[in-house]
Amino acid sequence: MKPILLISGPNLNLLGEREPEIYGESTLSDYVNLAESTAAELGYELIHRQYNDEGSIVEEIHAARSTYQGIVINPGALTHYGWSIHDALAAYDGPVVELHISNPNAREPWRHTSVVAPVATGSIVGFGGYGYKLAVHAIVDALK
Ligand code: CA2
Repeated sequence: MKPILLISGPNLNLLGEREPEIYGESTLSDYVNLAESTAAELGYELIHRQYNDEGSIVEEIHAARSTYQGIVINPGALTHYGWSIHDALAAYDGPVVELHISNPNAREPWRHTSVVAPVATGSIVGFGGYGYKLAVHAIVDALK
């Protein structure tokens, strides 16, 4: 059975070091561990990749077409203007869950647009680290 892919975008590797009032004190590793253990409980393997550049995320999504059965993606700030990620996800044939730790719709106006949402199966926003658990449940349900 092919694994689920979790993609983290730019600056998410800094979680836990800065802006704890917005993103909490947990690190990206904490969130990835939660996603991995949730997937394992449901009988799935989850692989995580983090990139700080848009091109690498596009390459990963291209490769995912033959390698992974679903994608959970937190594209970071690229959510709001990364049209090449939009196009790559549009060409991916499995379910896609857009995930955000914060609720971008309750923040600055430039964060209210997501170019990923129109090509996602659905979006999970604003639930902090718990969103990683919710996102894995959502993708597994979409795979059934
Ligand atoms: O809420 C989310 O998950 C976001 O995707 C996080 C992005 C932000 O640009 C999106 O609008 C919403 C930011 C990623 C983490 O950025 C940090 C910057 C400094 C210190 C710690 C994290």
